[in-house]
Amino acid sequence: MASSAATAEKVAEAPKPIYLKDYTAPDYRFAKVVLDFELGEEVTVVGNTISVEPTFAAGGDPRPLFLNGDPTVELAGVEVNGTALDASAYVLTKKGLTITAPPAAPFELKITTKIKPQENTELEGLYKSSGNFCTQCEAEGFRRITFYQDRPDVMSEFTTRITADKAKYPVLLSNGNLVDSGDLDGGKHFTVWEDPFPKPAYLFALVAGDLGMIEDKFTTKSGREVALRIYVEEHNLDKADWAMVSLIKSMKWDEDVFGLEYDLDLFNIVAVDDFNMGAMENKSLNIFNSRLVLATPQTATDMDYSAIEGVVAHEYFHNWTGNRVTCRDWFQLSLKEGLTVYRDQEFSADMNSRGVKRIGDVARLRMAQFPQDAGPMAHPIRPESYIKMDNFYTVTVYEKGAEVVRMYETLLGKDGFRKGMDLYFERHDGQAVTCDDFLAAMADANGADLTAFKPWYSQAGTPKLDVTTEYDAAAKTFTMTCTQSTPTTPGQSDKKPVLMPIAVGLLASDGSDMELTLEGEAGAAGETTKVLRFSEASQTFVFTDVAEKPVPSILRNFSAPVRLSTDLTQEDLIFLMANDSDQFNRWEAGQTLTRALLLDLVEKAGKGEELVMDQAIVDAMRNIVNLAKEKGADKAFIARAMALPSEGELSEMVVPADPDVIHAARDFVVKTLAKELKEELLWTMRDNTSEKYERDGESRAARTLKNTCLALLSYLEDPEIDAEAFRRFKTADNMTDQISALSALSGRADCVEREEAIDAFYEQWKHDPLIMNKWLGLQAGASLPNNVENVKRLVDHPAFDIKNPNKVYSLVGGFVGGTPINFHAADGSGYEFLGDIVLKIDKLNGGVAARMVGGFTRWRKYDEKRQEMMKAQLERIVKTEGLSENVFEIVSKSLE
Ligand code: 0A1
Ligand code: ZN
Repeated sequence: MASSAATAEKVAEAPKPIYLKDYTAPDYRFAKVVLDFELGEEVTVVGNTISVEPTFAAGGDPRPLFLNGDPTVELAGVEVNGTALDASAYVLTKKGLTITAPPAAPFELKITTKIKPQENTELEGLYKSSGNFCTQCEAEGFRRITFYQDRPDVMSEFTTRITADKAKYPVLLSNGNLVDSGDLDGGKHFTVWEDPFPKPAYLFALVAGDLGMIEDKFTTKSGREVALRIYVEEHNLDKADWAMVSLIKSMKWDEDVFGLEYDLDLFNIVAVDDFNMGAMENKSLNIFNSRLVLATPQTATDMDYSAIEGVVAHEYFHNWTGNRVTCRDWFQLSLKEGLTVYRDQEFSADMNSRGVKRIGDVARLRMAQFPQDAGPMAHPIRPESYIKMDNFYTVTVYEKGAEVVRMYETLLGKDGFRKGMDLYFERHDGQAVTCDDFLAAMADANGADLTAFKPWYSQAGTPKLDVTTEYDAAAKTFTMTCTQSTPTTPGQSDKKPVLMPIAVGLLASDGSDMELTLEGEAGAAGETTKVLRFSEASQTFVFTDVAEKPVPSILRNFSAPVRLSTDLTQEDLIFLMANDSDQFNRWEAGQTLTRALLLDLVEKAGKGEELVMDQAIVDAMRNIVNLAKEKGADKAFIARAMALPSEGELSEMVVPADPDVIHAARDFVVKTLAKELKEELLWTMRDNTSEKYERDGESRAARTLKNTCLALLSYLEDPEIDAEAFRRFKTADNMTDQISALSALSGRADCVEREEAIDAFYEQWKHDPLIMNKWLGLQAGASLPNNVENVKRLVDHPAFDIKNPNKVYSLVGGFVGGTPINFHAADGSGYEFLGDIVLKIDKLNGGVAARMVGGFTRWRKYDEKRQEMMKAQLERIVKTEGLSENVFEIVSKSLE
């Protein structure tokens, strides 16, 4: 029952969801698995010998054993205890293989399958990238290799034998330790790998290819010497050093901060060009999208370097949070992902500027997760159902999940959190567990009652937090009244209040932090930030001994993932911007201020009224820019504080959103600021321009600031600035500066330098696919009028390849997530482009298509005409025959 056509696995009828409430433990344990891969150009044969043990008591009726499968896998044999099974003893469907009456005692099951990795465009299971074999098994890709209980609570010890042509595939890797290797007849060779740690199939990995390697080593705190190897294509060998540095830093950090050590003698990373996501934490054989490994100053930006550092750490940290302790079922995904994102965020904060890292993480949460939580795909961090698990690798499960983990830390303190982590590993090492188990470990280790914290796992939607304040001069008290509510989301109308930590500081008139005493609590001497435990629908907190009317700094460090509204005045916000000791809230005050101004102007622009700039905000911005002149100024923070809320963020706050009006209002503010602050911006840009590229923190911060100034100045549409940008483009000695200068030109409609720079960049870098992604993305997101025509032309450009996820994310994702005026063009041309290309991508890769079709999910936010046009695209897509389950799920939920 084989089918080689990728389309055969697409849906014919509406697929059925899987529910958390239906979870049952497996009837069979897989104690050991021996895999035998014969890799071929035409066909790959996979032997899969499993030691099966029933988990139920002997006697009674036999229970069927269901093994997940896929239509792309050809079943070539089934044996039980060495005897071939008669076809009447099993049932084979598109979804899998059922052995109807297996033996009641432990037995050996041998499955043989044939697959065609060279035809696998979904990039799940075993596939080929740049001629090399590689795997991606999370979430449910292993079933595209062989029939198996492909669920995370089935954990086995894997032995893997790989046989392949030696000349074509000199490197043969799998999980664990290399226990045998050798040459075979016919120019072939083999390796055998044994992984002593039981693992679910989603952590299985195999790589076979012609790859170069860099090597280093790390000695763990208890003296284990670990060989560290990074495999890349030979011509990229000079670009893997930063990933290695990042790996070594991660290993050390996890020992220092969590006491967690690596547990094998070998740790491998392999970089591949064709990969659906960022990277994958397969046990001891991490596979990475090459964009998250390869970097030199000339080819990668400072942002790329940070992303590599963070993702290398993330995958490494999964060795404990994900691999040693894994998930019972996929609904628990946030158990490993939320926790591991929290860990990588903390690592990056320790390696760089903590406050700036936090600001970036919160900005991302607001830009991407808040909208998801407010739309038709809203789901709790522990979802309750899914059709295609791949659709739930979301900003909610990951980033909101990380915020939930961070709240434990804020509520329990650093030491309390560490105690909870220690107990979690003590209890669950080697197990597949649930989010409830994590909460229980945190609560038990600290003797804390966390019952009121549980709704964070089950409720979707971003809670709204309102805070009003009152100072009583006679009583010297400061009272905060907090109210919370969580909005209705699809399928969830009845929301409970939830325990959230609200970190608060009170500023005296000289800008210093006051010492705080909360009524009913003994004041800890010198405490200037208090964490309020807010768990009711409404609650009042009273600070005592408050000598003068303070300016409150509320939700310091963004202590809970909520939408906050307060009664702070514009004056208070300007005061906080200048004085708050909490860096996050200093930034946040500026954002609140500019957000209010922008929303006001959006309203005025919508009514066709004249737009007038608020001089107080110009002055506040000038003060920010001028901070750069001070000795020891935090330039990365200044650059962050200069950035205004994006058009996307604003469109979340306006109903209905008109992208043209929002663009006009924001453009007006940016242009006015650029005009008013031109001298300061020019000065700061030049003052922060260095002779030569350096990569230390200070140099990076200066570079960010300089390029932020250039970006603002480019709004002036001034030929002199264009000429300066072009000169900077040509003389740049690193990618950060080069791409920033190109970006400053890319939105300039009638400027000769624009096209010249775009062409020159192409000629310089056309041999490097990762840099071509930048080139495509930059053009796709540009705010040029009628940019959709450029994007359509780029689809046919040799730099684009519809089969490569990175290229699709850059060009199509760059267009949809770039300047809203083009995707939302009033004539519907942007929508039509997305509808057309989603259907083309879906024929090749449902997972990638589903990510792109997400551009339509918020259709209800827009004006009537746009709603109609977006809905029409969704309806056209959902009616298409042979649609993938991935796209079906997103589109059908969007239309509900
Ligand atoms: N566990 C990985 C994410 C990942 C998920 C699915 C993939 O392919 C469909 C690939 C990677 C991580 O969190 O890094
Ligand atoms: Zn992860």
